[in-house]
Amino acid sequence: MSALKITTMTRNIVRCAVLQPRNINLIRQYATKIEPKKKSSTLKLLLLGVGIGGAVGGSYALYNNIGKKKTTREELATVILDELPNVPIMRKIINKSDKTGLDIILFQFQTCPFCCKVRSFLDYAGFSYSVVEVDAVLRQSIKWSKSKKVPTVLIRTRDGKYVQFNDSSVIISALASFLIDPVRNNIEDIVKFYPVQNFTDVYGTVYDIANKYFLMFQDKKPKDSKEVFDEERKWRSWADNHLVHLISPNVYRTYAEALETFEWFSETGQWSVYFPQWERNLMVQVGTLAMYLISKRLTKKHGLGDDPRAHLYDACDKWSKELEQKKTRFMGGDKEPNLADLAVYGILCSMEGCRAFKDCLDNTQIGHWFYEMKAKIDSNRGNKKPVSLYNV
Ligand SMILES: N[C@@H](CCC(=O)N[C@@H](CS)C(=O)NCC(=O)O)C(=O)O
Repeated sequence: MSALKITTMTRNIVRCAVLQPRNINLIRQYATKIEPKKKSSTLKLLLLGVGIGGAVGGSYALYNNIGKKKTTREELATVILDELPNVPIMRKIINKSDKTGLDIILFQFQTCPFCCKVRSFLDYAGFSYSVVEVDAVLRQSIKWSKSKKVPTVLIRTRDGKYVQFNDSSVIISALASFLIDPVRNNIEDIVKFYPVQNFTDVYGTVYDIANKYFLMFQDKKPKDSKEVFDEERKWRSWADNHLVHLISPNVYRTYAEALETFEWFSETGQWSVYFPQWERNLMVQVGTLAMYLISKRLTKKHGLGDDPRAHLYDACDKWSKELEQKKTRFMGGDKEPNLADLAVYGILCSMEGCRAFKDCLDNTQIGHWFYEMKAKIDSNRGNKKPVSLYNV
């Protein structure tokens, strides 16, 4: 395995803020290609050495480049496909009381914070959906897609075409808008409210999706006040633009912590079941080193100083304090969470098995709200009839 291959592999790995178990498949692919038929400990050691050396080199290159890649129009644009691409559905969440007629397919990495956010919404709302776990390196199952990011969602239209959404917040806003009037709404019409916009300044052209935190009520009138919607949008945006950037610097903060995080990925991804022990160990060691180094760059990029944990506690405290001031169980009120609750919960969920999360439970008040959210989502998943989150 050449250092160049490992460098490419590491570059791909880092594209998700939190390394996914599936990213490791490339390590497996390359490792498998040169795996001896008979076990050889010298070769294993050599592999480990080359792997770690390559990861250091790759990580160093990334250290200097990270953050320079801009989101393109293609990555964001919602498109309508004439037919369903050939995709390997891996599991289905089936809710017999989901009569929306939508066929939702989620392309994801299991522990990507943006994907966790979308799953939290789909489960809470009670949608039936299918999941395609994307190999984060080779991305075979999204080869058909212009966007190489996850989450991507395909939703069947009434005339049998498929709408492709490429941004977690737009996926959530579009589906929440659809539920406002599921009998009259067409998902392909809702798409039109979320066009890609761009602006150019001294740093070049930047693309984003217009209205991504807005819900489309069309001819319906929401009962909630403008302030309620302003607040929900404010916190959804905070989750995407602040909270999510605290994850990698915290879960890979020290070498020991990065290793623990990888051990958790290995456990949740059942690596010991799917890979030979030496290969699992190689994935954990190379990934740990690469992400430990890269997290330093992210810490600097997001201005987190030498104590990213303090920023994470501050974020948890900020959220809890807001709930305390509102005197409600959730940001959405006493009874039900809103889209801001689901966004913050989804992002925190992506580090649930990490020491950083345990530290948050020990040092902040986030636990009570977090586990109330978890209970709601778990009981709705595959159960609750999808209905609008808003009164009209
Ligand atoms: N704004 C996007 C961000 C999605 C994103 O960055 N996803 C990462 C995984 S956590 C990814 O797919 N990166 C691949 C790449 O940059 O090529 C969203 O909210 O969906």
